[in-house]
Amino acid sequence: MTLYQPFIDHAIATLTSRLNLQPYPIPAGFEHKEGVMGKGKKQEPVTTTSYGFQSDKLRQIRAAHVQGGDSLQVLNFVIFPQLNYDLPFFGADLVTLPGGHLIAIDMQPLFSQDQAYQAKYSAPIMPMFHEYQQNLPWGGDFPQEAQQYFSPAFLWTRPAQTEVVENLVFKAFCDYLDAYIDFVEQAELVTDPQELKAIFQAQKSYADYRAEKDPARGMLTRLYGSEWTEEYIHGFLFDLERTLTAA
Ligand code: DBV
Repeated sequence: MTLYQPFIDHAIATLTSRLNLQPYPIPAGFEHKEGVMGKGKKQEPVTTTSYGFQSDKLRQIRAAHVQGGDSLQVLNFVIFPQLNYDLPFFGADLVTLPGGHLIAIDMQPLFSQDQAYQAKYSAPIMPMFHEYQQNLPWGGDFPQEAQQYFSPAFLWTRPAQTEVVENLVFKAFCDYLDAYIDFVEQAELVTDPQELKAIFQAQKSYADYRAEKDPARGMLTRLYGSEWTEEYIHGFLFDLERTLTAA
C-alpha cells in the first residue's frame, strides 16, 4: 500500500455509496503504464494507474496515481461537472517528491470573482477550511496566473512529515469530498442560455489552462515520452476539448 492509495480507495467508496456512479472510458494504453525513473543503480520502477467514472451531474471523475517508491508518489484527482450545472470542480493534487510533500485541495470555482457564487459554494466550507489551516498552513509560492482558478477555501500546504499526510491531509481530503458531494446532491439543472454559455466558457478556460500548464508534464515526459504524455493530457486528463469535437 502506498501513500495515496487510501485516498483513491476512499474517494471511490464514497462516490459509489452516494452517487449513481458509472465507468468513464479510459483510452487504450492509459489504464496502466510502467516506466523507469533515474539512472544506473538508482533506477526505480514507476507505475501510473488511471481511474475514470461519471454520474448524472458529473461529466468526468478521474484520477492519475503515480507510484514510484518513497520519493515519488502522486495522486491527481479532478471532478469535472456536466456543463449544465454551475458546480465547481473538485481538485486535489497530492504530490510527494524527493523535496517533500506538496498538497493542493480545493473546490475550484467557475466564477471566482462572483460574490453570489462565492456565497453559494465557498462560504459554507470556510469554517472547515479555517480549522484545517491551523495545522496545514499556507504552502507559499504559488503561480500568479493560477489564482483565478482557486477558491478562498483553497488548502495549499507543504507538510514536513508523512504522518501529517496520512492523518490530517487524509481527513481534509475526505471532508472536502463529502462537502462537494453535498453540493452535487443539491445542484439543480441550469437552463438559462446566458448562464449555460458562461458555464461553458469557464469550464473551457479551466480545462485549457490545466492542460497547457500541467505541472506533471515534465515528469510524465521523462517517464513515458512526449507522444504518450500529450495524448494522456489531452485525451484523458483534460479531455473537454476532445469531447466537444467528437460530439
Ligand atoms: N498535477 C496535475 C496532474 C498531475 C500533477 C494532472 C498527473 O495537474 C502532478 C499528475 N503537480 C504534479 C506534480 C507536481 C505538481 C506541482 C508532479 C510537481 C512538479 C515539479 O515540481 O516538478 C497545483 N501542483 C504543483 C504545483 C502547483 C500545483 C501550484 C507547484 C508549482 C508548479 O510546479 O506549477 N493543481 C496545481 C495547479 C492547479 C491544480 C497549478 C490549477 C488550476 O489544480
